Amino acid sequence: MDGGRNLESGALPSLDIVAFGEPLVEFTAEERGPLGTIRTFRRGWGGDTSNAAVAAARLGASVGYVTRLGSDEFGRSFLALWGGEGVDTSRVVVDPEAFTGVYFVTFEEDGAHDFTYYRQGSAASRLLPGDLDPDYLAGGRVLHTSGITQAISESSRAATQAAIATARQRNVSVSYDANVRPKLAPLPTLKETFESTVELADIVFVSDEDLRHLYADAPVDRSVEAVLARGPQLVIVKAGALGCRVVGADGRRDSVPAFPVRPVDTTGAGDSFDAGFLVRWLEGSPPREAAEFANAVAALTSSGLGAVEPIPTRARVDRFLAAEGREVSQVSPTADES
Ligand code: KDG
Repeated sequence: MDGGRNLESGALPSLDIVAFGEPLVEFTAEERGPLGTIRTFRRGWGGDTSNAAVAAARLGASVGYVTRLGSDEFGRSFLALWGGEGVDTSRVVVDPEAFTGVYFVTFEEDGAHDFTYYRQGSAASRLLPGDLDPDYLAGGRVLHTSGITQAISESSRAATQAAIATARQRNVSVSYDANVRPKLAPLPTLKETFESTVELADIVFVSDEDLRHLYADAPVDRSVEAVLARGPQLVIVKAGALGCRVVGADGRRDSVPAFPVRPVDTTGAGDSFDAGFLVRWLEGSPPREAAEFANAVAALTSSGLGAVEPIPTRARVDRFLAAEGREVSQVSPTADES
């Protein structure tokens, strides 16, 4: 397996967040119904960790993204996207022998979405531990990765484990989103990977749906306590319109209500939630405030079609929070005021 760096590594950037995973080109159906019946799609960008990286950058963090892309038009479109958002791509590997993955988002009549992947054998599924630059990872304050990154292939799973091991050795906090996708691997494998990974993570994001996949009918509270007992500092349970719950090793048990919005497309809302939480947590906000901010970011992200296009800027989130009568963050946005 061959690969070349996107850019030759110069001085190491110092970054708030380094995200690691698979970006996917996104085709979102513009009508409801099964994939085979859809005539028009909106082209966008997806991939859980890439969505989180873009969101964190829009919210004002310094971010790097690590992955493998195909040497193709779609791969180049991701480099253009990240470049435009100010995400560092100096450790992205361009793989001349593989393609950039794709997924289609379709909607059922009740608005629920479904994903169809074309990613087996993709460039990111050929990620290797050797693709990682340990000094680059160590230059970040948080490493953010996910269960999807582990589920796409054995080599990507090994690379994820290597990234996490490096982060732990070099005092970088580990943020891990379970993002359980039963389409990608058998559930027992996903569960075993999740349980061994939460033992190495500082912050674990998990949705109520992930918990249902992992622990079937067990009450959510009991499952969350079991995850926390494995060692992370914080477990954040995302429950969509019901808001989120922050559970901490310090004894905190905070329920944070969602903002009442009418979602258009929830794709990527959970990923931008992660970014919102991490950005505020890195700024020193208490977890409850970080969670409220994250709820606002997720609400705004779900108000438009596509995972990336509707992700708000910091200024947009602050305006939304002010309109909702909430306190806005102290950090004044320097980025785009839109
Ligand atoms: O959270 C949205 C992501 O799931 C989507 O962008 C695609 O990463 C993706 C996946 O593998 O499901």
